[in-house]
Amino acid sequence: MNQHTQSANHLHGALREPSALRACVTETVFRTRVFDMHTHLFAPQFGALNLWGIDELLTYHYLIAELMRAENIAPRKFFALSKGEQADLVWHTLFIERAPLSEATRGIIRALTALDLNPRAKDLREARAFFANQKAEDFLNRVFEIACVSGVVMTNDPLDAAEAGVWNDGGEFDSRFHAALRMDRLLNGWREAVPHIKAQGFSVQEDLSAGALAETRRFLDAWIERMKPLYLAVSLPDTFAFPEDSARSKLISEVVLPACREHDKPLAMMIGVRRRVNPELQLAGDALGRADITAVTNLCAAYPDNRFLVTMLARENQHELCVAARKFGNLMPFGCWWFLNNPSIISEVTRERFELLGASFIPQHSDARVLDQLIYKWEHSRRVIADALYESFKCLMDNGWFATPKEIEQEVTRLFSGNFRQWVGLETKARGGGSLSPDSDGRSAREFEFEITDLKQQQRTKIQD
Ligand code: FIX
Ligand code: ZN
Repeated sequence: MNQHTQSANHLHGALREPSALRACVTETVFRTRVFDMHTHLFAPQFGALNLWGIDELLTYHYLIAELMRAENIAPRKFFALSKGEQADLVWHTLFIERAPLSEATRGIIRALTALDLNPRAKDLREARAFFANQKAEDFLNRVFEIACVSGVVMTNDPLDAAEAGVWNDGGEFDSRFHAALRMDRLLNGWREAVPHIKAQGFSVQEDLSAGALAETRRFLDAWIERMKPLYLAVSLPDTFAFPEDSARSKLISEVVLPACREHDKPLAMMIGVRRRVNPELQLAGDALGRADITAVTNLCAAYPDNRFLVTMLARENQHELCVAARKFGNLMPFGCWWFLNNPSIISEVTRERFELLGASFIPQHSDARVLDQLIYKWEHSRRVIADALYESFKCLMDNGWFATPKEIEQEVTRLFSGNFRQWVGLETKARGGGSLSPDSDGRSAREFEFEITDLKQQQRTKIQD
């Protein structure tokens, strides 16, 4: 043992045994609160959009796709059933007639056991009675506690009539929920979006004249003002290209990116979805395709003053996304999205990201649509992330670098909330002004300001290989 290794050995609190290291990493990963940066959850103030309970859990579109493989029922007939009947059929087919081996079915089992419900129940009576007895606010608190989540980001569509009520009333809702301004309709179906934008009082037309572009910008400005989103977002097909001769490309370069710059908001791009490959299955009918990373690198290179949060759906795109992030300091990879959200793939992708990026990425988001899903989605992800992080620290140990619990905690906090909060400039000011909200993990506004200044500095001096 050389003298440096010896002094590392004596660093106060340094962990020298693999078993102690593993215990510390696992414990830290499980007790550090997560800021869930992409979900489809809604705050209770959004009324019927706030989904929870056994019937919602069992009719999640991931499970509907699995039901259609197991049960010989026409999708049309299935969707004609009431929600309760659909849930009964899913329970019977995927949980009683067969072992719930898939990630989505195993998740239901974990949510049930975490809530002390019988995962072997012959029917849903007990579970329904349990949920019927919950007070919405108490249940929300309980789920956030079990899942160890401090805040979630919703997906907010400015053209969605169901959301309009809350926004028109001033957009007041539970401060643990944050907005993300979703632009799918605007960017992926401009022609169909035009009448809806017009109906809100903006004089746009299909032809993207200078006037129409200015009005679309006014539309975005108004919604940014109303929603106070943490970021603007869009999901994109595997065929996404930039630049290209299309309404989407023009809108991105002339409306969206200038708006992001002026409002200091990142643009989140979720790339690789093939919508409605089997339209009969509705939400369950989407699939994926390999995308071209060139669109991402072109954007990062052409717009150094914009920040991009990027997730890609195809497993084949993960390595090149890591490499792109090494080239561009304005690119933040995030999450293991949708069909990647399985332990085997999260494990592979997270290990690769540690190896190429250290802890400068956002390992996961839940994509939860039903509140209770936070319980299992985060538990499952944490398990895999803990293993991958332990292995990285263990390699360091083998090389003679011994981590302290404080250092481990610092990296886990970075991964679970810090990187995202820095990226979105969150919490120098809370929603509507004021100081830090309680999910700041005790850090002061001053510390956050330092981090943000640091981040802006980093963006200027791009990471060099
Ligand atoms: O576009 C998205 O945000 C996707 O996550 C959803 O459209 C998808 O249906 C989903 O829920 C995946 O987890
Ligand atoms: Zn999503």
